Amino acid sequence: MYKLLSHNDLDGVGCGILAKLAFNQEVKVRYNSVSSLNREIEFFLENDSPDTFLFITDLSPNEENVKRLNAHFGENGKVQLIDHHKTALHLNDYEWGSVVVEREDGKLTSATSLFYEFLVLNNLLEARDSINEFVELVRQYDTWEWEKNENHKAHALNSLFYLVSIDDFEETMMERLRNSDDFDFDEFEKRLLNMEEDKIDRYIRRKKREIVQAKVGEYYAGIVYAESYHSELGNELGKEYAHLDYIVILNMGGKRISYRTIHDHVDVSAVAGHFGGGGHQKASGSALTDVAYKQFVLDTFHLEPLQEDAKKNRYNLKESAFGTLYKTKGDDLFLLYHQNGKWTVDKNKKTMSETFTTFDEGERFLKRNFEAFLVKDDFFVEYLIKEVKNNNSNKK
Ligand SMILES: [Mn+2]
Repeated sequence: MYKLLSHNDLDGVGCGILAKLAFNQEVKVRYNSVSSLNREIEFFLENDSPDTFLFITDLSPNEENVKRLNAHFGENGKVQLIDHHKTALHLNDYEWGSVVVEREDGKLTSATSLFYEFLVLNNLLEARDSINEFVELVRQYDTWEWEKNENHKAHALNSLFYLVSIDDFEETMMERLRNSDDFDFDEFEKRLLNMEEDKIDRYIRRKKREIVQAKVGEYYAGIVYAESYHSELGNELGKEYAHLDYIVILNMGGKRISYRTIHDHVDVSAVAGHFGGGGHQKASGSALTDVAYKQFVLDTFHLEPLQEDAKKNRYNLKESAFGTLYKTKGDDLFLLYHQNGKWTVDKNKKTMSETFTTFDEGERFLKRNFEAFLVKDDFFVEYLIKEVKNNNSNKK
C-alpha cells in the first residue's frame, strides 16, 4: 500500500491525481492545509501499517515530525518527500527528502512536475502526452510562468479546480488523462470558465477600491481583506500599486494571511516567517497571529483606501518631460517633471528639495509618502488652463 499526504491546492492535488494514475486502488490520498499536515503525519505513524509507503508532496513537516519521519525511515525506508518550496530546502539533508526549487536551466519546478518525474523515472507511471500537458499546466500555474507565457489555459485549469469539488476534479481529470491523447476542456467547462474569468475581474476591481497602505518596518505594504482568488488578487494589486513592496491579504474567517509580491527585492517568505509562516519568495502565508492582527488589522483599520491612477489619459501621462500631475485625497497637488537632468517635484506649485534620477523613483516617493495618484486628463487640462491664465495676469 501507498499513502500520499499532499497540499490541498492545484499543485498538491495534481500529485494526488498522478498517484492514483500510478497506483490505482493501492494508494490512499489525503489533502491537507499547511497546518493540518502534522496531524496527518502523526496519525500515519501511529495507525498505518509499517508496510505502507508514505509520500509527502508540496508540503513540509515541522521539526518534531521530521525527526519522527527520519526514525521511521531508518526502520523501513518507506518515506519519500517531494517538494519545491525554498523554505523546505533543509529537508535535502535527509535521504528521504527531495526538494528542488529550480532546474539548472532556470526552469522553476512544482510538486506535480517533480512527482511526475519521480514516478516515470521509477517506472511507476508511463508518460503520455495528455499527462505531460496537464503537468506542465499545473507547473506554469503554480510558478506564475503562465502569465509571462500568456498561457491562459493554465490559469483556467486552476479556476476549474476551485469551481468543483476536489473529488469531482480528480475524477474528471483522471478520466481525461487516461483516455485522451491530449489535454483540453470540454464545451461546458469552457463556458463556465469564461463566466468565472469575468467574475474574478469584477472581484479584483472591487478590491482595488478597498486596499490601504502602511509602512511595516522598512517596507511599504498594501493591505486588503479577501477570502478568494488570493493569487490573482496579489498579482493584480501588486501591478496596480507597484510602489508597494508587497501585498497582504487577510482572510479573517480562516484567520490566515497571504503575502504576495511582484518584486525581486522583497522575499515574502521571510515576511511570513516573521509571523511563524513560510512559502516562496513571491508567495507565502502565515496564521493571523496576535502580533499580525495588531500590525495589519488594528493599526490600519482607520486608514482610507488608496486612490487609483487615472487609466485612459492622453495628456497627463507618466514620464512626460512637461510634467505629470498627481493629487492626494486632501487635494494637495504634485507636478513631477524633468529639469536640468533630474526629475523634480512641485508640491502645490512650490519646488521640493528632493530630486530623483528616474521618473519611477519620483513617483514612488509621491505614492509612498503622500498617497498622491495620477489625475484624470480633464482635471489636468483645467489645471493647465488656470496656469496659463495666472501667468498672463502676472504679466499685465
Ligand atoms: Mn506547489
